[in-house]
Amino acid sequence: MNKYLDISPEVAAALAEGKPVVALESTIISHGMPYPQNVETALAVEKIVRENGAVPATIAIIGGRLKAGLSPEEIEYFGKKGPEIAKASRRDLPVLIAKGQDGACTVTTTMMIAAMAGISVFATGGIGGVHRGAETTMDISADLEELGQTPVMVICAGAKSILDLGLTLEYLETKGVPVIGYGTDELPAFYTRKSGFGVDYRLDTPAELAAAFHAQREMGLKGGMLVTNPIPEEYSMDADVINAAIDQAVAECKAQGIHGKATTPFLLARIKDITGGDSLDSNIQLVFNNARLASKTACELSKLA
Ligand code: PSU
Ligand code: MN
Repeated sequence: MNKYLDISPEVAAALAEGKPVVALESTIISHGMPYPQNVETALAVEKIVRENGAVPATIAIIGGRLKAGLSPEEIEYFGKKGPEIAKASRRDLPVLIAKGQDGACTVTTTMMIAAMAGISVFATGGIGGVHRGAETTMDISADLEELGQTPVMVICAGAKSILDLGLTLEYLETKGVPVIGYGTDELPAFYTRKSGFGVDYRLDTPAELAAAFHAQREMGLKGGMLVTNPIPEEYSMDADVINAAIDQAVAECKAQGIHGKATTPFLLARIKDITGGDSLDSNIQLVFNNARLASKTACELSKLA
């Protein structure tokens, strides 16, 4: 076992018995939503995972330890500290661990720690990708590289159009990552169910998702699988409203010279402010929706192992 990793007793017991486990990220808690909605959402997501037959494993770095499975107190700690906690991508792990610091796990580091712990299914909101203007800034999220190399199924609501969705799909194709639409042929755009871009495959049941991931795993193929699950119709946003907010946020980001790891948190926070909190409600609901699908898929996968 990895000497830097602590698996909570509940998660360790579930893994030892081959029971379904769903990984959850912590950047969404500390950087993706304001307190106290972040803590309420994180705890509600864990409850949804349990109600759907799986064990939740929220993943974070606390005091230099890689944690798979947080207590409610640890989730509260993360939510209260918020953006004071370092956003931890792959490149941040060595120094954070050596210094015994805390880190909020992005999709990248959640995939890494899930894989170390033996967890195959991970539910989140949105992934990072190729940013608009990346042809000059080269701002491409490490999430895409991780999807290309780490064997975890990531269930998200597609990608926000803060990204260049077309280039994000091209990058995933190059890295050999299957992009699946759950019940859809079209890539969902996080707040809306449609983006105008096609996915690689449409699958319609958790059993089909599990079978595809199982085949990938049994062949020993490198890399993950991206499942894109459209936001439920009743919570989806008006495309014109959200796209105008995103365009404004992207323009402000550029004007203020924000770059590097600050870009995505800046854009997420501005979109929430510009839409007066409406986007936060949608964001919470789509995470719940992804947690349900991930739990059902983890249950199917545990029958195949
Ligand atoms: N996109 C969202 N919500 C999020 C993130 C991205 O719609 O919360 C977070 C995730 O943790 C993701 C990270 O892994 O931002 C990507 O950051 P960057 O673009 O700096 O790689
Ligand atoms: Mn970046």
